[in-house]
Amino acid sequence: MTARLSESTLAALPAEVERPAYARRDARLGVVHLGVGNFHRAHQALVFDALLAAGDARWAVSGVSLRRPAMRDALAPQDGLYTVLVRDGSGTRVRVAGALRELLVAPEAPAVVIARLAAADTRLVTLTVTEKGYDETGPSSAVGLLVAGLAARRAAGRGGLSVLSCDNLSHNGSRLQARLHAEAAALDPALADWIGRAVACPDTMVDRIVPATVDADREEAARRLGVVDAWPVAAEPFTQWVIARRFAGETPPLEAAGVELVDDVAPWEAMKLRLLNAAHSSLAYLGALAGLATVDAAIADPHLRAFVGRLWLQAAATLPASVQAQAPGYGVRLLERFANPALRHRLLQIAMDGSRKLPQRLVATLLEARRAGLPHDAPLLAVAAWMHFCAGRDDAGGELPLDDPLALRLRAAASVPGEALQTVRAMLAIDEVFGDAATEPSLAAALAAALDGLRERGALAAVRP
Ligand code: CS2
Repeated sequence: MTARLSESTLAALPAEVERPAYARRDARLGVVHLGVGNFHRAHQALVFDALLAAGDARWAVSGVSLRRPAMRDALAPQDGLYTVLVRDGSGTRVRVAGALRELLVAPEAPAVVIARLAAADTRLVTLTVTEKGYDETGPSSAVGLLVAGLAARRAAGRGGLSVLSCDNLSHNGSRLQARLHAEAAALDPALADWIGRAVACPDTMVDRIVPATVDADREEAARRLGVVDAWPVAAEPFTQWVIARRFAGETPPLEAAGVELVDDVAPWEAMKLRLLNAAHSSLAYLGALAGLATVDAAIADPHLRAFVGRLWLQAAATLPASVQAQAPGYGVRLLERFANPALRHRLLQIAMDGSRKLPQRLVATLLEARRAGLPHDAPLLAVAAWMHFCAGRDDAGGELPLDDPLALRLRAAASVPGEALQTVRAMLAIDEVFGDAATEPSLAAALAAALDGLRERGALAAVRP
């Protein structure tokens, strides 16, 4: 099979395949997305696809890759079309999404990206640049491009913009706003003032489990479409996007496509980070140490499942009062989502970049529960499991990869010879992860006891209370 998914093969797709029911060529580029990867394609892009399908032509997306040309190279020959394979235990729903109308590669053509950010039709910018993306600087970093694009907007006399961070960080919008302000102020204080007035960065909470694409997904897409899609994306059925109602200028009609606009995202974000993402990271490190490969395999283990239940109880006690009552129901839904047998969500994908994920997922809960005198053995063990994982060996002696911006420092600290306490002290000294927790009384000793348990008994035994 060589025919490719594209505008010209769209009409001939099998009837069961959902596809854009609107004239794509009439859609105008109203959104610039920085960091066009699988998560964007299975989440925000589908919201814009729904707006376009409802007849509002303002919301086509210009997708920008910040590093490599791979996404553009895969999707440009397909006119930006790609397949979303929505999987649950009972089967796969196949949908071709049409919102992505332009694909740009920032390092190849930063001026084109800047012009797109400054264009009159551009009304919204969205970002999925991962946790570490907010610290990066330079002309093709997200913050660098945004500041240059906003400067061009201002110079052209255009209005401001809403910029939506869609990464799993606490207060993602305020953080982004602070970074934009700092970078702009270093260039031109008047630009920083203008950004402060004209640009809104509402906090957002995004949720959908979207594994990395594997060859089996390409094969399934080809089988179901009858044409080749070089880069389909698989996802679970569940999807959620909650945004603070704080836009620059007109509020976009996102609610029409299922987005929830709220006054304060913080409780939603805390619940998601401390329940979903915390459990994901815990399963990633404990499960990988135990030699397991995927989330569904890990949650099927009775000891890990019981551990996750304990983690949720302990984390829920640290959540804002307004969402505490929702935590048990949220946990029940999560267990179903994690058990989805069709996703094959790899633990090592989640294990990546732990130094940027742990603070908001596990360390905050651990410290708050400790300081309040509440039970916290579960987040404590999860943090110790991450420390053990960083040493690079699973419980059977097999090698574990460490994919993290701080990999060298983490590996060195996790491999400090001697007692567990020495290792824990070296790890706690990593400021980016632990901040002032290093001085927390008796925390090092408690973590060392947990690490000893993991070293001596292995992950599956150590999780038993
Ligand atoms: C995962 C998230 O890879 C990870 O760190 O925990 O990508 C998770 O799947 C999403 O946040 C779910 O919305």
